[in-house]
Amino acid sequence: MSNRRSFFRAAGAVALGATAVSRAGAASLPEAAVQSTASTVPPPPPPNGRPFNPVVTLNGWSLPWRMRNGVKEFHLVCEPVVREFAPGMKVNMWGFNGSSPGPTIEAVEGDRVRIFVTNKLPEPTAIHWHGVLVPSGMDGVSGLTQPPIPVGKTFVYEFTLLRSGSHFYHTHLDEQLQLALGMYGCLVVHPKDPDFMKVDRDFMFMLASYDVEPGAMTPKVSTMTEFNMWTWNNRVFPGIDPLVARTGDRVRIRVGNLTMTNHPIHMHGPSFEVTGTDGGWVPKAARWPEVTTDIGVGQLRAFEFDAVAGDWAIHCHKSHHTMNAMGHDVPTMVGVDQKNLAERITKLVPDYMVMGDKGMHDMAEMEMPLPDNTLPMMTGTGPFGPVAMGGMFSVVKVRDNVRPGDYKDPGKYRHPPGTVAHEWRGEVPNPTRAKVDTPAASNLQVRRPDGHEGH
Ligand SMILES: [Cu+2]
Repeated sequence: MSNRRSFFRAAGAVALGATAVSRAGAASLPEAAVQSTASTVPPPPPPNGRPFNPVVTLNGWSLPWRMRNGVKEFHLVCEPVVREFAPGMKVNMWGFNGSSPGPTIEAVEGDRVRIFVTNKLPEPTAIHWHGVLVPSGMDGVSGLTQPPIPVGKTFVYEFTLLRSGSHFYHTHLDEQLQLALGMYGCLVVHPKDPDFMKVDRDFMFMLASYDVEPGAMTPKVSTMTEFNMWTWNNRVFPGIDPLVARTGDRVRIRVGNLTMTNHPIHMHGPSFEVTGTDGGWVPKAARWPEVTTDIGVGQLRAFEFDAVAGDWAIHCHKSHHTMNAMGHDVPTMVGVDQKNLAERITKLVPDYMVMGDKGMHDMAEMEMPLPDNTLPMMTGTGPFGPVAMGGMFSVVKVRDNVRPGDYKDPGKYRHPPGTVAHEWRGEVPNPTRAKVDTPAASNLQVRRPDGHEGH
């Protein structure tokens, strides 16, 4: 009992607002902690085992463990879960211990770990430790290195972590369906010397994509390329927590990609350098400054920078990945004179509204009726108005007065006087223009995806 109670205490400290649920028939297994909030849970110091500097899983949490005869024991439970992508949209997923992505597993270089995996899914599964060198039989490839974990059964994986680095775990059975429903989580092996690669703040998240039809709640698992939800730890803007830091902090962000395409992750403000991949740390002499790092499919990049005060956007630079569910057959209407068209349609449909002839930003301010369980395509509000983003977008919020260990949203940034772009009310000098051979067409030809042309 005392053993169990101390584990409970550790679990409670790790997962604020979480409940550790005792599971019948699992008496010899570590408690399978669960977590229900989609907020970032700041990590406590490790309750036992060797010391390390914990990572902050964006909109996530870390899995508690117990020590048994020097072995660090974790318990993952694979099960269906419901994940809120952002307020107003919930999605049926498969995950671990009540959440998708699953909780982050954190251990130390040299640790012996024993990971129990209980399968509460309706089909078999197997778990692979991406980028971690383990004995071949622990590698988690169903059929190749182990039998599948049957429904209702628990398997155990046991190995020694040979080197520090940034990794993830994910299903390696029926991936087409299980990955498409969210069967993955972060895995960090901390250096045995806590001063090696030490940073003040260490964030981690995984990129994923889903196809959830507006109004639906379950992703279409057969989608191959045309996804409409682009997520960080299965959240979309404005549901993604800000990455909070103090001015001057050394900050690391670890980003893994389990989507079907690459994501150029771009951060405004200070430049950064890639200091690690899922293969290990990058030697100093091999780093160069960047403001965007392209993260390929199945890759992870850890990058570091010195925090500068301000609000700095961080986002995927593929513009369709900073939007929520949108149709793909929307014609481009910029420059199209819809006046005559609108007059004709209004005779048939009195409420017809002309949209998008001056761009689409107007839509960010419109309250459009949406199907249930659907987010606006472009949304979110900042101190100066609509941000008009969605998907893979958040803000690195750096302030002078953030306390160590504090990850709460610090609110508005107070710009020093005279440092905000503003309307110019003086005389406007004549702009230099490129010599144009062809005058801008008043009516652009619009080529639609189906090949038809129209005005
Ligand atoms: Cu992207």
